[in-house]
Amino acid sequence: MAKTVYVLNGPNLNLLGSREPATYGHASLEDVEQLCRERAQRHQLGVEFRQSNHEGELIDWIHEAGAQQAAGIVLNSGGYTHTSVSMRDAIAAVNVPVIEVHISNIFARDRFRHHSHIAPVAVASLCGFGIEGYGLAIEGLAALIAKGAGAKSSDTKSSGRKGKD
Ligand code: DHK
Repeated sequence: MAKTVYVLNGPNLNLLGSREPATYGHASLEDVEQLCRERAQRHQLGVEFRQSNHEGELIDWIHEAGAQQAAGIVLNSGGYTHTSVSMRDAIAAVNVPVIEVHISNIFARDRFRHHSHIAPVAVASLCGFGIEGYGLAIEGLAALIAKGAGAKSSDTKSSGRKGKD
């Protein structure tokens, strides 16, 4: 059975293409989904692609990815990145590697976007590559999976990274 990567998108990402195109570009969420499916296929990975404007639904999907023993999660949590302790806790609660993705360079934007609650519990974070960041995240996950580091490694756990924010 093909390993599955969950690609989870948070609030307002359903509006990609029409939303602040100078910041987020002209590609739609459907374009992002297509990119993810193509990239995942190269690595024989399946994709579960979802978007929600609701924090609890995103958290339920993180739990689901854990229960399904997903190979990884590519997560653009949108504005919840900067506010949601509960999303951070959900990620810490499941044994699934998370790659954090942002279309824009959050560090070149408003100060309140410089902090991510997700980064300390993610395996890696990417921002500023436009929607190609999703493709890069899938490539990175595929490389981790190929070297057998799919589940969160004890390295990540023992580094204390998860506790320091
Ligand atoms: C998307 C959002 O919706 C913002 O709230 C984040 C992120 C940045 C992105 O660049 O993909 O601050």
